Formats: sequence, C-alpha cells, structure tokens
Amino acid sequence: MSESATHVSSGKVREIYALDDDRLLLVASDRISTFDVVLPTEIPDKGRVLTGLSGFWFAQTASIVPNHLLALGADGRSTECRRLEMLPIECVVRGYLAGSGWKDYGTTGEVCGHRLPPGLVESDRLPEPIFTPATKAQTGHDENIDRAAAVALVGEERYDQAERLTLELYRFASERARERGIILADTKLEFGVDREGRLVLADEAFTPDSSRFWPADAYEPGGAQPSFDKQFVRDYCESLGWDKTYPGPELPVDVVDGTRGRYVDAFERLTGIEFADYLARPDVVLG
Ligand code: Q0Z
Repeated sequence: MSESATHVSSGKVREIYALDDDRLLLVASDRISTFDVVLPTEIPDKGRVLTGLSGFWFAQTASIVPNHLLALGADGRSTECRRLEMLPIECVVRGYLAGSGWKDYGTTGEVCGHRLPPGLVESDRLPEPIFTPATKAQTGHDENIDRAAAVALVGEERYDQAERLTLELYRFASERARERGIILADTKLEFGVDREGRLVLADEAFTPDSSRFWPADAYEPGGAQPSFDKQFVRDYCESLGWDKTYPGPELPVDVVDGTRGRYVDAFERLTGIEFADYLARPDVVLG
C-alpha cells in the first residue's frame, strides 16, 4: 500500500483499512475457505480474480445503481472505495433453490416469506428470482428474514429500493453469466447510504465468494451442484474424511493449480478479458 492506512476490520479472507474519513481500502487475500474453515494453503491470484470481477461488475452496472468504487489498486487485489453507512441487511437474491433456501423450503415450503410451488427439487430453477434478505451475523451464520423483519431494520422505502435494485442487478449479471456458460444460482449484495442519502452498491459484486457459480454444462437439478470454483477443494477435503473443524488440511499442488485455473477461467469467461491483461493493467476491467 502506498498510503498509510489503519486496519479497521477483517473478514475471513479480506481486510479493510481506513485511508481517511471518507475512503476505505478493501484488500482481497488469496485465502480460501471451505465448509466455513479457512485453509492453511492459499490459491495464488484468487484475491486478484475477485477484485477484478467486482470492479468489472461495478463498471457494468453503474447505469443501474451508483457504487462505492473509486479506484483499483495497481496490485490488482485492492479496491479504494467510498466509506458508506452500510444497511444492516444482506441483500440476497435467489434464482435457484440451494443452500439455506433449499433447507427452508423443505421445512416450511417458503423462503423468507415467499411461498414456492410444491414439488421443487434441490437446485431447481425458481419460477422467478426472489429477494431473500438476511441479517448480518457478527459470528456464525446469517439468518434469513422476511419482509417485515427487514423493514423493521431499514425502513419500508429503503427495503423496497434495495429489493428492486437487487433483482435488477441479478437479472443483468445472471443473463451475462448464462451466455458464458455459468449459472449464477444466487448472490449476496450489500448496499450503503452516502452523505446525500443515496443508496450505493458496496462491498463485492458477483464474485464466486458472494455468489453460487455453477458450470451450466453440468447442471442437473435433483441434488447439490458442483461449485464452479471450489469443487476440487471440496472433493479433496471430503476424500480425506476431515471433520470440517479447524484446522483444515493443506492442499496438494494439483488441487491448488486446478482451483486457480477455475478462478481464472471464471474471470475470463465473465469479463471476456484475458487475466494476464488484468494483471498488467487492472483498470482494463473498468471499460
Ligand atoms: C464492508 C467486509 C472486507 C471484512 C464494512 N464502502 C464501504 N463503506 C463502509 N463499510 C464497508 C464498505 Cl465496503 C464495509 N464490509 C464487509 C469487507 C472485510 C468485512 F473486505 N464491512
């Protein structure tokens, strides 16, 4: 980092630094988590792939909603952004039935108050994408909430605005991804409010860490789908009989290389830009 910065927060695989009162620096590491555990082995360039993808989507969606991005770092893994007042909900949209959505459907026939048709199977495509907000858990898992609970947290006007924008952004990104052989099954977006009271898209956007990416050519509803990016890691971890508690296993070099290849492939398919060009000049993703 060229500027002095104060560390303000850590995610499992990312860090936030304050540049000044108005600006933050988000830094994406090469760490990878599986089954909620960060592994001791890194995936080279993973942080760059995720940073480049977010930058790409922020640029592509700027006519739909303003975003927090100010600049990409020359290292390709850092994002200088506007500091916002973040909404206290995760804005999740689901086009397919997976994860906690599939679980909730099995228990109640509903997801976040959306009653779904009977007889759906795991990974089925939904009749239409649904907005399924969640609370932001400080530790443990986010909790799916219905409209009333989310309105109690952010107010009705903000809720309706966030829902409309989340659905519109998902439609835009999922169509582009599908044309390039990737199903964007669901995604989590985060919004903040700027000093003028405008809703602004923040954090990361349509990365494999904030979304479920499925290879379209292997799509087969009726069970869990292979993950576009992490499947080699999951399969390897399952093969060990690891109990999925800390610490996780070291990854062998073929699993690391194969997984890096999947991240780079996702980047190149979705952006249409060669990853080497991104490394040479990160701003290429901004168009
Ligand atoms: C994002 C997170 C990360 C840990 C806060 N533009 C913004 N303004 C204010 N706050 C945030 C942002 Cl993006 C903000 N997070 C999520 C990101 C590491 C947690 F890189 N937390």
